[in-house]
Amino acid sequence: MQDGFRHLQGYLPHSEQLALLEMVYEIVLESPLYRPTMPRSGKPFSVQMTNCGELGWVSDKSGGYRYQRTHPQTGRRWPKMPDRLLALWADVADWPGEPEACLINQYAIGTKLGSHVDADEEETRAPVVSISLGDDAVFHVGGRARGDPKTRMVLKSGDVIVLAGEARLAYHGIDKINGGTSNLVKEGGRINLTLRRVTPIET
Ligand code: MD3
Ligand code: FE
Repeated sequence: MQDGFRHLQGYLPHSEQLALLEMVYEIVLESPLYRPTMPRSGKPFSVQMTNCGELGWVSDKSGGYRYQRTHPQTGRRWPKMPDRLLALWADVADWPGEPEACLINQYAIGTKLGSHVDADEEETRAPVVSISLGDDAVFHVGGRARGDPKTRMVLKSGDVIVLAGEARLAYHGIDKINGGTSNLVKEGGRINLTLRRVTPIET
């Protein structure tokens, strides 16, 4: 396992998980979930996404993976980063700058996210903070090379992961959503929030 990987199991109390879910529903009203497509092939993701914060991560066939200030379908700016996400980042990230992007991933049962490295941020030294809500996910994390050995673990509703140091550039992905394991999300499935610093802080 890579240095810099922290799994804070059961970090968020149920009341905070509910508040975060309500927050997500409000963001989605302003900034609807949509299905990104892969660079070049145009193959759709099975996961649906949206963002809040100054910058949002998007992908499509012609433009590829990138951060931008507007929703690709509505053309509007992303909703502002809620204070409770700024507070969570301040509590766990140990980084001298605020998160600029919160990517919201919605996993229906049967969806997955293939193994990848998060490298679209200019400031890859900053940590990524991940929040899991809803059904359990089978998650894998490996090393800096695609073929490195992988560790599998279950991410449960209320877990927070902090990826810093070496782990920040490790391959990882979501293999499976275990349906019926949480009552938080009424329709079932899982929602993951990832908080990221995209640009270096001004010095
Ligand atoms: C390990 N999301 O959005 S979050 C992603 O559950 C993404 O939705 C997954 O991978 C999800 O890019 C995993 C946990 C996570 C995030 C970033 C990482 C794990 C990571 C970066 C390096 C290593
Ligand atoms: Fe990732």
